[in-house]
Amino acid sequence: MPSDLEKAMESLILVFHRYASKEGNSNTLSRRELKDLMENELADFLKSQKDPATVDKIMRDLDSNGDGEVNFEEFVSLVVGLSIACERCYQMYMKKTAAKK
Ligand SMILES: [Ca+2]
Ligand SMILES: [Ca+2]
Repeated sequence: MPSDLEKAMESLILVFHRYASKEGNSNTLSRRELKDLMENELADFLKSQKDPATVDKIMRDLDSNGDGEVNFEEFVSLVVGLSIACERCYQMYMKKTAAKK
């Protein structure tokens, strides 16, 4: 039985490749593939971003080697960044619930 963390890593890889293989290079996300992935897999996150240029901005921020595509390494930095933000919210949430008791 894989652990929760192993399952999370596997999902990360599977999701990346599901979207990356839609067009062009199957190992990288084009702008359209990244947009699809974010709309389907990160819908709640996108909803909280009012700025419609978000995908373009994220694409530019992620594309550290400047080839106009997002590879797995670059994609993982997005997930790590979001996870850090989520963990902060989780801590605040825990503090609030603890304060209520
Ligand atoms: Ca691709
Ligand atoms: Ca790149």
